[in-house]
Amino acid sequence: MVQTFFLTLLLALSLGLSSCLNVFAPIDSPSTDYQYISKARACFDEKDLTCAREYYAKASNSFADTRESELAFVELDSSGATMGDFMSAFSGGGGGDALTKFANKMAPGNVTKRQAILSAYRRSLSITDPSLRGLVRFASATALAAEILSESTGGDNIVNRADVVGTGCDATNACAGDQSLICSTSTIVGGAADINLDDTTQTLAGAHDLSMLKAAMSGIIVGLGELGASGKFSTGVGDFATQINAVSATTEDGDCFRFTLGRLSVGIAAE
Ligand SMILES: [Ca+2]
Repeated sequence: MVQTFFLTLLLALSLGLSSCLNVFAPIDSPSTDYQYISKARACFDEKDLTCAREYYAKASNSFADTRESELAFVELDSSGATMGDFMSAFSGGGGGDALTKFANKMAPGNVTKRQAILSAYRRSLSITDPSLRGLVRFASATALAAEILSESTGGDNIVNRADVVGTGCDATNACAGDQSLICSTSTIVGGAADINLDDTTQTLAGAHDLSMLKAAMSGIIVGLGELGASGKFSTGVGDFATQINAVSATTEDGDCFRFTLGRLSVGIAAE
C-alpha cells in the first residue's frame, strides 16, 4: 500500500529506525507517544482523518517532526492529493505530463483545497530533520502546483492545454518582452508580484494565478535540495520546476509563462 510505504519511509527518516517497527502496532487504549502515533497512523490507513488528527495532536513535542510530517500528509490526503495518485502520476519522475495527470485527479480545485495544501506545506517549516522537511515540502509543493492547475479546467475537470496556455501563443509573440495579452485569455492569469510560500503572511487567498504556480515551483526545487535528491524526481519534476521558475509570472509576462507551461507539456493537448 502506497500510503503505508510513505509513512514507513517517513518514520524511518524521522526517527532513524530501520527495524523494531512493531512498537507501533495499533493498540486499543493508547497512552504513550509511540502508541498515539501508532493509533493515528491506523486511523489514517482507515481514511478516518479526524481520528488521525486527534491522535497525532496528542503526541508530545519530542515527536514533533513525526507529528508534523504525518499531519501534512493527512491534510494533503483530505485535500484530494493522495499519495496513491501522486505516485501513480510521478512514477516516471514527472514533468508537465505527470503534473497534469495529478491535477486531473484533483479536479475540481478551489481556494479551500489550495489553502489546506498551503497548511500542509507550512508544516515543513517546523520540521528539523532536513530530509523529512524536504519530503514534506516537495510533496506539498507538487500538490499545490497540481491543485492550482486543477482550478483551470474551464469547467470540465480536465486540464487541457488551451485551458492553461490559451491559443495563438508562440515563442515569438509570447516571450519577446512585455507583451501582455498577446495570447488569448486562458483560465489562469499573471500575478501582481512574486510569492514566497515560506512567508506566513501569504495566505494564497482569492483567485488563483501564475505567481502562486511559480511559488510552488520554488517549493519543489527547495524540497528536492533538502532531500538531496539526484534520481528520477530530480531530472523529472525538478528540471521541469527549474525551467518554469526561470520565467516571470507577473501580469505583463503572463503570456510567456503560460507558453512555457505548454512547451513543457502542461495540459492535455488537442487531438
Ligand atoms: Ca478543460
